[in-house]
Amino acid sequence: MIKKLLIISAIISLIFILIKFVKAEAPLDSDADGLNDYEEQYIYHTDPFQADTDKDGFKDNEEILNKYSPLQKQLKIVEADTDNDGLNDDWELKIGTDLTNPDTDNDNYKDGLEVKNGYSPTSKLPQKIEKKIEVICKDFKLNYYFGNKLLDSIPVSTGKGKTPTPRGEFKILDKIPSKTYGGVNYTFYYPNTKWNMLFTKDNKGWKYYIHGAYWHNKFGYDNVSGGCVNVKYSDMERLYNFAQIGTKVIIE
Ligand SMILES: [Ca+2]
Ligand SMILES: [Ca+2]
Ligand SMILES: [Ca+2]
Ligand SMILES: [Ca+2]
Repeated sequence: MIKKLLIISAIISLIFILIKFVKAEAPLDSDADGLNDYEEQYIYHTDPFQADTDKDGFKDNEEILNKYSPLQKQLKIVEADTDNDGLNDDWELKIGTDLTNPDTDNDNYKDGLEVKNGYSPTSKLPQKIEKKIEVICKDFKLNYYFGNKLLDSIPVSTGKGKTPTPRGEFKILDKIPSKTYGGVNYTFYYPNTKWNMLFTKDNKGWKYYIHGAYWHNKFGYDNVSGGCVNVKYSDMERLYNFAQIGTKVIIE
């Protein structure tokens, strides 16, 4: 009987110790907005004592979860560039740079310039980082990466049944800001199409691009193109500015 009581009391004190330990380890969230003080101070650069840093009616963590900037009213986090270095706040968080310091690694090149040119913004050494675009036709999806960091995953529309998008590994061969598709010899005519990136030609000379498309809205659920990868205008400009001639393209 005494043995049993001893075991029970030992278990109870163990539970109390555990509760104390968990309490002590839980990081402090002074303004109870769902982000702990450390994250607010060193990662998101929000006010740890003000649940709604930008005073737009939405709590800091709510904004992060919904991909809005907790620092700048009404801006999506991908549209905000708090330190004005050419790299948006969303990509700064994903890449691990400081979104309030334009030159995180202090090498005199701004974070945005380093990412644009394919260099590490977190290393003083001129370290190259590989860029990669991956298109998964059956999922109507395009993912793009800076090193191993996924920067965005966007809905696309690729080649329809009779005109499939070529599969394989390619490279961006050319970037053309504006271009016309089709014309008098075709059944379609799409002038002034923005943000075109050539990635291959077939043996008949037919050219394949990843490009913006303004004439349909079938991104993410239907493949309707003549073989190109169609991207929504609101997604394409960012991808175009990120990709470089030579950037790897994998299509499956
Ligand atoms: Ca907080
Ligand atoms: Ca807010
Ligand atoms: Ca920035
Ligand atoms: Ca730098």
